[in-house]
Amino acid sequence: MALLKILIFPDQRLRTVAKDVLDINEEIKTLCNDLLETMYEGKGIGLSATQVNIHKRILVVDVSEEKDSPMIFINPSVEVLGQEEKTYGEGCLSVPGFFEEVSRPAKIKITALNLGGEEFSIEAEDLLAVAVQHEMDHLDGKIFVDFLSNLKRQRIKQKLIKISRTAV
Ligand code: GNR
Ligand code: NI
Repeated sequence: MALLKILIFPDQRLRTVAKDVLDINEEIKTLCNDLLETMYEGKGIGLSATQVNIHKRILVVDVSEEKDSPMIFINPSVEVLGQEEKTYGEGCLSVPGFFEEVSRPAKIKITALNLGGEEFSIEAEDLLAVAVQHEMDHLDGKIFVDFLSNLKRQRIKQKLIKISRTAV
C-alpha cells in the first residue's frame, strides 16, 4: 500500500483525459488500493486516478459514515435518470480549502467494471451520485471549479498559486 501525491489546481495535468483500462492486472489492483488509501488519508469521499497523475479511467468512492464501504469503478459510464437536478456544496482534494455549490443530475445509473473485470450497474442518488459525477469529471479533465463563474475560479486559482509558492 502506498500514499500517492495529489495534483493541485491549476496543475495542467488535471486537464488530461484518461484512457480506458485494457487489462485489469496486478498493477491496476495495486493502483485501486493505493487510491483508496490516499482517499481515506485525505478524508475524501472519492478520488480519481487523474488526481494522482495516472491517466486511466478508474475512480474510487466511499460515501459511508463509517468509512467502511469502498467502491471501485473501472471504465465507468454514467446515464442520467430523470430530469431532476440537485445542488450540493462540493469540495475537491485537488482544490483544497474551497467549497462551492454545484448543480448536477440527481439520479444516475453507473456502469463499470469491478476488479474481477466483470461489468456491473448501480443506480445512485444523493451523495453517491454527486461523488461519482465529480470523479467522472476528473477522468475527462474537468474540475468542479469549471462550473463556477470566471471570477470565482480565477480567485481560487490565484489563492492556490500563492499558497503553493509559499509552501517551501
Ligand atoms: O472529498 C471530497 N468531497 C466531496 C464533497 C462534495 C462533492 C464532491 C466531493 S469529492 C471530494 C474528493 C475529491 O476531490 N474527489 O475528486
Ligand atoms: Ni475532486
